[in-house]
Amino acid sequence: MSKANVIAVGTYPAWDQDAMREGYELTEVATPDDILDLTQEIRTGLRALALIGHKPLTGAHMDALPNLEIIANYGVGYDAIDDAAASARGIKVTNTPDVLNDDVADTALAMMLALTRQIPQGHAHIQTGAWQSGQRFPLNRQFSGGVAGIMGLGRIGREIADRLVAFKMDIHYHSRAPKPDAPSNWVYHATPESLAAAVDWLVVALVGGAQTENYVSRAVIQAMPEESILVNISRGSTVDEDALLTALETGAIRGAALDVFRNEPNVDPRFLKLDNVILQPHQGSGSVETRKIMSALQRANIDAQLAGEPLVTPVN
Ligand code: 8YV
Repeated sequence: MSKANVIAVGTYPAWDQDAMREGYELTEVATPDDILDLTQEIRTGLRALALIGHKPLTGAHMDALPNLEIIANYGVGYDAIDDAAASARGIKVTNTPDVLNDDVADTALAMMLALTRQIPQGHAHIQTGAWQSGQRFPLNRQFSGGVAGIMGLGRIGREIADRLVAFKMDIHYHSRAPKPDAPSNWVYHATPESLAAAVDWLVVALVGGAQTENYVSRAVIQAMPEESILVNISRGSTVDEDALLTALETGAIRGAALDVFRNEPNVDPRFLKLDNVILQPHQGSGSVETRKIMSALQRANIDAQLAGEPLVTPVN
């Protein structure tokens, strides 16, 4: 049987390239816009699109692929894909939920611990010879205890909250509605401002996309107590970044732990001048183990579509 024509958009690890080259008649491009430069013959033959990365995939890109049946996203967040445009064209969209929950939650905890206990600075203190030459490492701040507020108690938010319980934190959260399966001693807040005002940690675990654009608004950031810290492992678009930067620069809040930014990877240079932040290059799901499972799920969705079988993790 001949292989189906599939396009891989974005930069994939070698093991994914190998698997896709083996399984499909593969066209590879770096960005969605590169689709528009392909010949009409190639574009017309393509039945499935495997997307990695966060560059927007729009209706105009879909229009260039008249026989496209499926867009399989490598990631749980599919805000880069215009899913309404896909649905309008009868194109299926899939994502990779659940398999990355542990990694993303671990990354949130790692950043929180690193920020309060000054782990990168401690490492530098030895690497630069400061400790060996008799300089004391400054005292830092306790991590365990206090109040954690989870903004968006979905699958990843829940994993973070469960971990923070082990660190003796009280859990507060804000979601569209109270979660029936949340422990009864977790405190629900009906508004993001109310949550922000009540916590030591504001952990953003919202989905991305238009509905959460600037959800952590200037008003939410201004509601945060002076000693509190903002953590974001979701999408840069969920936070008013200028308001956050101002709060960090003026000491209106204690700090921020960020794995995601607006305009990634072009991080606002104002962040680089701050010493009350820990910044990570959107690596929340970035372990070898999890990325292999994510890409296998991406291909399982493509394979199901090509075989006329039900999709594993559809979103539209
Ligand atoms: C990315 C992510 O998919 O799952 C998500 O929503 O943001 C990440 O896991 C990954 O960085 C590949 O771009």
